[in-house]
Amino acid sequence: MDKTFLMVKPDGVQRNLIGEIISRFELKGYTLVGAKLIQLTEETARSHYEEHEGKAFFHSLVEFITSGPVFAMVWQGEGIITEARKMMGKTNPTDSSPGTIRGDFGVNVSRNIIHGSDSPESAQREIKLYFTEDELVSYEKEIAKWI
Ligand code: RTP
Ligand code: MG
Repeated sequence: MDKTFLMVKPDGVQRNLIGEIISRFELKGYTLVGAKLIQLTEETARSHYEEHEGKAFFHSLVEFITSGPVFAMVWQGEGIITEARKMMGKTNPTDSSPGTIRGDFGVNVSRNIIHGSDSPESAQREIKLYFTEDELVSYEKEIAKWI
């Protein structure tokens, strides 16, 4: 089954959006298989966003993502990597449609509430970066056959 890594960023945690975000993915029909509230170290933050190293916004991105706790999650479901990105909206909330998480709750590109893996390779890398095997559960929900 497809899995992705999603993370409520420090602004989402401060704005009490953890429940709303979990609810959206649950109601869509996806299954939560791991979650934890953590404070990122600079090392993990730099590793997470290593593809952006050298860009003008890299330093402020690392500073922001380590500025408070984040809520890290692994979700599973058919086609979830692409679908979660659609549910999140575009990188810049001003380009995001209403109905998406960033479109409904975001205003500024630097505080866009949620992170989601952008490819199967990123999902695999990010899940490993944040979770050990024994922090993830493997189970099927009865309701899954209706979705
Ligand atoms: P994320 O990795 O956080 O899920 O966001 P994303 O894929 O939609 O966007 P990405 O290109 O990976 O950029 C990572 C984060 O960097 C910040 N950013 N700022 N000032 C800028 O022009 C700019 N561009 C990107 C955003 O906060 C973005 O989420
Ligand atoms: Mg990205």
